[in-house]
Amino acid sequence: MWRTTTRFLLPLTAVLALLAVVGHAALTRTTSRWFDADLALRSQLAIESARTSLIAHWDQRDHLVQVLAAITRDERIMGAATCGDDATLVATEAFPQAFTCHAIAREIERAGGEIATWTTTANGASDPVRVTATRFPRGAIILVHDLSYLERREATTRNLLLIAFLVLALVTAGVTMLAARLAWHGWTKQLRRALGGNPTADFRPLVRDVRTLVERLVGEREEGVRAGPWGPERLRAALTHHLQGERVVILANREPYIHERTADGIRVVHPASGLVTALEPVMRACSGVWVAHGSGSADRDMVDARDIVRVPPGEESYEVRRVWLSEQEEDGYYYGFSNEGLWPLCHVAHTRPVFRATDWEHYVRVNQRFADAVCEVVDSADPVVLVQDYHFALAPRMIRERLPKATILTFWHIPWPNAERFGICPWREQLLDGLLGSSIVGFHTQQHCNNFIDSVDAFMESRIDREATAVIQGRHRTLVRPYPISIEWPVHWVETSPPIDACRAGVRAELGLAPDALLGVGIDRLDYTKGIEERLSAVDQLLEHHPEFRGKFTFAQLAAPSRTKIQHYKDLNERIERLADQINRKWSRDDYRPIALLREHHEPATVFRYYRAAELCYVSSLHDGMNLVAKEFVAARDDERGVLVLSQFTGAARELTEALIVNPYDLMQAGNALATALRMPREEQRERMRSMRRLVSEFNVYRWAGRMLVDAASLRSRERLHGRLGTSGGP
Ligand code: ADQ
Repeated sequence: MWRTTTRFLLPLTAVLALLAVVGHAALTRTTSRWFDADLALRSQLAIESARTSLIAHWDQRDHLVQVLAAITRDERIMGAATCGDDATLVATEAFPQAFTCHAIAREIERAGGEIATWTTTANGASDPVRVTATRFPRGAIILVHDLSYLERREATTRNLLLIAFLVLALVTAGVTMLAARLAWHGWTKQLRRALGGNPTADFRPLVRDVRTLVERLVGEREEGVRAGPWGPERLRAALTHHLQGERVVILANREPYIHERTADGIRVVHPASGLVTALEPVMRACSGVWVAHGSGSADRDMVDARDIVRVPPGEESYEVRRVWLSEQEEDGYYYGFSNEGLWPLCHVAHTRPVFRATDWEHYVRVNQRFADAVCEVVDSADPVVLVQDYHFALAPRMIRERLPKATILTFWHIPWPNAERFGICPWREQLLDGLLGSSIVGFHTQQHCNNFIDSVDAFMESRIDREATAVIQGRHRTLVRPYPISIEWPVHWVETSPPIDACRAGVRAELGLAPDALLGVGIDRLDYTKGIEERLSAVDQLLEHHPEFRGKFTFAQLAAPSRTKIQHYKDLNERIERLADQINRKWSRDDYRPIALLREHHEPATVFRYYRAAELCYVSSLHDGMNLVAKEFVAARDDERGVLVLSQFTGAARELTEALIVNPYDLMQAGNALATALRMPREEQRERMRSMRRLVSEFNVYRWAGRMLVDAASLRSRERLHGRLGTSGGP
């Protein structure tokens, strides 16, 4: 501190001294001007006050001398004299003998004829005098002023000025140093408070580290401008540049490629899963390992001794590490706790969650097994691990315990309920604690983030930084952020799809429809949250209230069977079948059926052909984190045609505002929306579709992953900064 003080004080004193010298010169000039003006004024006053007497006694020399002597009573007037028109000089005793009336008259003439002022030593004394000669009715009045007075006054002024500058310098230095010290102290205290740290730690590395951090943040922003749109290359660059990582580890229940044994040999299946749809392109871009449940009947046949298989088939750019589960484990962890407990808990779809203690035990054990598998495949002490979804709420904490320096990004693909609703889960604290092992917990929307933070607030011992949307527990900080998920752009399935006309003709032929039939599509896993019953009922409403579409409009519902071991899903399957039959019977005419229910898994190539063949796509989820079907439909329509009818209860409805947004429970409204879509002029379709395509192309899944990685990188930098400071967590 003393070194800082002297380093600061010396230049400050030098500057103030320079100011004093310059200031003094300026002040001397100014005071001299004031003094001149003062003298002139005094002379005028003296002459004016004596004017009557001077005129009265002008010719009476003795009286005149007395009047002049009275004038010189002012200590600053040494002598006074008059010069008559005849050049007779009448003067007081001290008036310099050397002055003659002729010389004085010349000075007055030279100064313009009225008043002259000059400095001279003409009196022979060592000190100069100031003379003012003023024209008077019958001659001139001359006053001689004592300049030593002025010098005395200047000297006093100079001394006072120097003292004032010195005092000012000391006070300024003191105040500045005090302010600097307080500001420094306050700033560092504030910073440490923000960082949640110990206010007595050493601050020396702070400035350098903060500078590095700021440069990095600015760099990230500039890079964003420079780097252009998000795509696989930019994502790869973000990973290497920001996290110095070559690869990532994804933990997800569902694997991206399932090997199934069929009569014709082993077949590769792409699962119907939004999570897989989103993450697979990310993994192809980044490479690394995807740790997942090996659920295919031929999965074991395809792995090596480490249970790893390289994918995608033919490309082999990353690895899948398969984890094997027993039937009981799968029942308890997957069907039980995940899909009968957490899934209905998180979705407002009027299905009661079921919580069984045995399911919970399996959930804990399986989470540990997957966490261990992750720790086995990582290649560093601080890997980047992307934990996916509600199947693995406990894994982040378990991974953190084994790899404290890991960057763990957990993404919750489904909604997060409000705290009251979440509170009904008997293991709510454990779930929250598990998730808080993450560096970042991501949701699709801010609303879900808020619900999560409220749940933490309600049930956990922690500090919540609402401004930074972070949860702080001891030395650990978890960011809670919205990252709306998306799809790859361009979608490679679109690029390999047949042209639109071929898709239209092909799909209509497959469904046995007339070439000019109007077609709507719905593509889902067969799940009660997707509102498939409401969707079919909306078709019924359309035909009821808009008769022109009877016999012309067909709705193709592709429904991939899902979670078929759960009774609720079996019941749903049957209800949907019954409802489709009922509506078809109601509106059938010859071989016309308004609903084509295709209850099977379809490969993405087929799904995209349907998107491209349809007049409209109806997404009627009762509650959905995002819903990628909506975005896929938009991506599929490179002809800028087709209308998206979208439930207001999907995350996607917040982004795809040019869709026809409906309340799927309002069957009449939904039926009318289908009619509006079918009647929509081409130009309007184009405008809406173009705008949605622009959005999805920019806000694609590479951006989703990239933003998380960049945020994780910032978090890492901050944590390193804290490591050096000996403080906890990072904002
Ligand atoms: P999902 O509930 O699986 O995802 P969604 O986002 O719509 O829902 O994704 C479904 C995916 O499966 C799509 O890629 C679709 O093409 C495919 N698919 C659907 N039906 C199919 C069928 N019959 N045959 C073949 N493929 C089919 C969860 C959340 C969502 C969230 C995603 C991603 O429930 O809200 O959008 O994760 O985070």
